[in-house]
Amino acid sequence: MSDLQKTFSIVKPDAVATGKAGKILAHLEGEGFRIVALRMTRLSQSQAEGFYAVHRERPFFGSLVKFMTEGPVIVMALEREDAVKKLREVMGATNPANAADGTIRKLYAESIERNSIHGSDAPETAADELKYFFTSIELNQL
Ligand code: FUP
Repeated sequence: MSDLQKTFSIVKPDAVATGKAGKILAHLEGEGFRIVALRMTRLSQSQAEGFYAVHRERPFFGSLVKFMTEGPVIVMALEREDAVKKLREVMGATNPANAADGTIRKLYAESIERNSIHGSDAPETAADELKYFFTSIELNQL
């Protein structure tokens, strides 16, 4: 019995700017994720600050917000079995230097900050992040 789950992902500004978005989407589809909803957008300062609010006391917060607003991103709802955990595996470690071979961050990320992709870290976070960017109609219509 399949037990489909949705998660939220962002192709970050570094990957969009360097023309890696298509390869990253193909990689995700190759790992069995279905793209349920997708939009190219550019985050405003307040959207990026709100999205990363959990990190607001961290020393890298200002730099992270600046990076996430520097150019277009692709926000996505992805679906597959065990999607949240599987996406984290496929992405690899936050720092590409520590990411396993064959992971998206190992293949495409530039640095711990410019690390090509975001993926929700838990089912509760996925629900919140999906709602932050998509309406329930967008998440359920296709
Ligand atoms: P991850 O869930 O792997 O994206 O990583 P975190 O939630 O720990 O961090 C969120 C984002 O903050 C990372 F994707 C990149 C950035 N970050 C830094 O720029 N420097 C750090 O030391 C840690 C995280």
